[in-house]
Amino acid sequence: MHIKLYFAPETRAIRPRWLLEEIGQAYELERIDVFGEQGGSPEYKAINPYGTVPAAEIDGQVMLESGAICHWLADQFSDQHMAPSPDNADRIVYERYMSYAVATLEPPVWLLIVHGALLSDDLRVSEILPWATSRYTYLLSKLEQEFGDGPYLLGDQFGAADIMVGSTLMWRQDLLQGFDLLEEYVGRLKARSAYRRSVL
Ligand SMILES: N[C@@H](CCC(=O)N[C@@H](CS)C(=O)NCC(=O)O)C(=O)O
Repeated sequence: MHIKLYFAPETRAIRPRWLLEEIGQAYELERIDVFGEQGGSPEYKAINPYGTVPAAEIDGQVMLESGAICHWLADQFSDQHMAPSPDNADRIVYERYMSYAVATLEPPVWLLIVHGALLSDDLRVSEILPWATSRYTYLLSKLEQEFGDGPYLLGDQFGAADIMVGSTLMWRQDLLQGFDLLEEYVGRLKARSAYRRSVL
C-alpha cells in the first residue's frame, strides 16, 4: 500500500502521521504551506478542495478528515492494535472517544484558538471566549473523572483514540492546569517516540 500524507506541523495532520509512526507503516510525506499560498492553490485544491491538511492519498485515492484517516488506518492495520476489534466490548468506548474528540472536545477549544489568537482582530468575537472557556473546562473535568487508572483512555492499550483525544488536549495545554490526570496523560503521550517524530 502506498500512503502519501499531506502535512503541516502544528495542525491536525499530526494525528494520522502519529498513527503511521506508531504502527511503523512507511509513508510519503508532502509538506504543505497550508496557511500560505500553497493551501489555496489550484494544485493543492485538486487534491483537497477544502485546501486544508491533512489529506491522505492511499493507492491514489484521496481521503480527508483526520479522524476518518486515523479510524481507517487503525482498522486497516488491525494487527497493530490501534483499535479494539469490533467484537471487543472496548470497541464501544473506543468509538465514543473517536467521535467525542472531533464532535465534543474540539469545538469549544477551537473557538478559543480561533477567537483568541488565529483570526485577525477585526474578525474575533471576544464575547464567545468566557462561554468557550467554561464549556471546555467543564468537559475537561468530566474527562478527568472518566479517566480511571490509565495509563491510556482504554486502560493499558494505547491506540487511535489516544491520538485523537490527546492531540486535541495538546492544543491548549495551559488549560489542563489543575487536571492532574490529564496533565500526566498528555505528558505520557508527548514522551512517545512516535509522537515526537510526528511533529517534526
Ligand atoms: N475536520 C478537518 C479539519 C482540517 C483543518 O481545518 N485543518 C486546518 C489545520 S488544523 C487547516 O488546514 N487549515 C488551513 C485553512 O483553513 O486554510 C480534519 O480534522 O481533518
